[in-house]
Amino acid sequence: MHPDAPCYCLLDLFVIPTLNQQIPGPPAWLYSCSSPTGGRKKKETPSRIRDMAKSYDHLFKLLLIGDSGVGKTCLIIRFAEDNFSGTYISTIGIDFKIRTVEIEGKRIKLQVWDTAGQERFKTITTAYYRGAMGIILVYDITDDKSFENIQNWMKSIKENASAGVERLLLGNKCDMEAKRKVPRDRAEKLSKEHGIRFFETSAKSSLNVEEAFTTLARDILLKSSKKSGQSNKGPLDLKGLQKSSSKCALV
Ligand SMILES: Nc1nc2c(ncn2[C@@H]2O[C@H](COP(=O)(O)OP(=O)(O)OP(=O)(O)O)[C@@H](O)[C@H]2O)c(=O)[nH]1
Ligand SMILES: [Mg+2]
Repeated sequence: MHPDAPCYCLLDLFVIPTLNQQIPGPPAWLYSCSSPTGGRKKKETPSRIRDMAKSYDHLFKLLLIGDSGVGKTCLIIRFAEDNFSGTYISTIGIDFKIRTVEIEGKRIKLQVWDTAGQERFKTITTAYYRGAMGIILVYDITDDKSFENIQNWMKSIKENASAGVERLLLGNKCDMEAKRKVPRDRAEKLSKEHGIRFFETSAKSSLNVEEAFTTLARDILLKSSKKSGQSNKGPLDLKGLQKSSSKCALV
């Protein structure tokens, strides 16, 4: 289990599809806490609990989209829980996980939304685009069709997401080199055309997963600090990330 393991996991059936989704508050029983020494009971007010819970500087909402089976759920599970399972359970509707990371000295809480790739859930999933600050488009390097469809997913972002949303392209399952159908340079060309970053990842081996999520978060942070007129601390050092993204193989 990752030290910053997710706090919430919710199925769409329990989520009201509002665009600025709020995380449900803590249950009432949490408001009354015993002291750690087992002494007097101390009443915690809801506002104090909220303050304690807000142990981050920024909350960024990210969304993963792409064809069914490309590995969106596995990428999120790898990032949030550092885990992988080969069993395929197709996502129903929408779900999310949380992980807090530290970037540029700021604690960034990432609320990562996982969408179902199946066409029948499109109406539900597209309702979540507008609330996202970053959208990760995923294809499977062993599945040509999933790469061709990236154009359609791009179109869907244009139609449904907020203008200026940060985007990132991921070619997942790069541990399966022998079954590769999508050459890396094809995806690089596409990402250049759209002016977005690109990584090949493996949720299985964990290659580039951390780098992909933190790069996107860093780009959002940079954009938001520029917007709010804060001086940023010089150019971002992405050297390490670029280095680790240049190879894609199971070690
Ligand atoms: N070899 C390999 N298999 C992977 C990788 N990522 C996911 N898989 C497998 O691919 C299958 C589908 O993964 P999911 O993460 O459930 O796919 P998804 O994109 O969430 O699919 P939907 O929920 O239907 O949209 C599962 O059997 C995974 O174990 C990877 O990096 N490498
Ligand atoms: Mg899924």
